[in-house]
Amino acid sequence: SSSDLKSVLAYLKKNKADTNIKYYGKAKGKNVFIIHLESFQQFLIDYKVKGKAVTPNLNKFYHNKSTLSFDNFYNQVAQGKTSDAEMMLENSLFGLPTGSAMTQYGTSNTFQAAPAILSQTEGYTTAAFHGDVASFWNRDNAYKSWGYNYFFYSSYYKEKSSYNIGYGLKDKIFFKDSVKYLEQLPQPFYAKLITLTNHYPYTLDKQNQSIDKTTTGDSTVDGYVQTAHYLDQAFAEFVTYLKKAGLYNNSMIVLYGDHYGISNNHRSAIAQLLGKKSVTNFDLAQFQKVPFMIHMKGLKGGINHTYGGEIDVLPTLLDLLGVKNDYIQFGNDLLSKDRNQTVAFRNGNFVSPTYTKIGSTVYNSKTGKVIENMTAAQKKTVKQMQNHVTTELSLSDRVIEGDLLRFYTPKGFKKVDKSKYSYKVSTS
Ligand code: GP9
Ligand code: MN
Repeated sequence: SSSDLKSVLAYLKKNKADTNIKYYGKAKGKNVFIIHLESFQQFLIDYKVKGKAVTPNLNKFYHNKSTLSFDNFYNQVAQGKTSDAEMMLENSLFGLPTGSAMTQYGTSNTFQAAPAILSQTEGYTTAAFHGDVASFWNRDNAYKSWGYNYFFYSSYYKEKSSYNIGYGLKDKIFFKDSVKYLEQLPQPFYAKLITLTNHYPYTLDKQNQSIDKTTTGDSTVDGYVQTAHYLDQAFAEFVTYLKKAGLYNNSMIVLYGDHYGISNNHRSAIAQLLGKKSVTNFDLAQFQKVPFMIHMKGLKGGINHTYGGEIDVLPTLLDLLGVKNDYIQFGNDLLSKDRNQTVAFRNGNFVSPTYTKIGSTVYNSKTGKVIENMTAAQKKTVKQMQNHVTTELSLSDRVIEGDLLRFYTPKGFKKVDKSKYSYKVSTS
């Protein structure tokens, strides 16, 4: 209802962080690549197996002086997995406590998503690329609601049984065959490429295996570094294609991991991978970190330690692109100096630079130790943080479940007309 909308707007007004003038508008007019690294966790960065780097190319990218890298960036997905990540990345709205918001509301709701904003206000052409069928996670409908001009899915790619593994096209073939479409997009464009090979159960054909598996003895875990290594090579090849196509230097390249690859059910394997005797719930919360990197020629890079998550990506990118932001978004620019660094997990747990709360247990984020006897002041602070988390999650749910964006259209934005979009492969 419209009174719900009022509470949302009041909350956002109070919580909006300032922009950072050092970065605001620095990427104005650049092409944008969003590269979705499937199931890719932050611990893989600089990780080695028997002395060999698992992701040498991503490591180089991570440490590049023109890459802004974040080392306290968390995935915030729930059951909607990839689709929750996409919902947060492109709308700055949380996924739902259960199920997938993209599946349940992607067709019917009004959205003000990144593709629609950039095409309407900055003249961008927008395209999504993915080597699986169009209907997975209801992408074919949700992407229309989000205003994607193009969606290149499996039918747009050459089919051959050896090209596929797991859910679809192998990443190297996917990137290679995406270039011919990318080259034809009018610039500036916003292009999202969703990889696939580094997905559970982490199987890979023999000729693509070029690093040893880990040896935890947990068969669902040990292949993970192998498919991650393959994804790393695929990414490097893609960078080469972009350079050849003349698209590297005039683009902002954004990388992110969507969610964990190794679930909390594998405690003993996780402990072995991290070189620990055992892992606590605090360690497992830390294990939810995923990469977030922004690379652009001329960008002042470095490793940024701010605490944030997937909900914060869109406001960050819009500020870098210098786009006026009056939209209903629950995240905050990661480059802002005054942002709230409490990161909500979808179940109401949270991490922050000071306190981490898992269930009813509170940890000191610096030491990882349980805080046994909290002072009254500590209790008060933690309570405020919990309140913040609970409020943002429930208000975001109200926006999606009540389709509240249909009542709110910022100046300069027109409601997306889904009937204008079609992603069918022409058969003529
Ligand atoms: C399928 C892919 C996988 O198209 O994006 O989604 P996930 O299982 O990771 O949620
Ligand atoms: Mn995924």
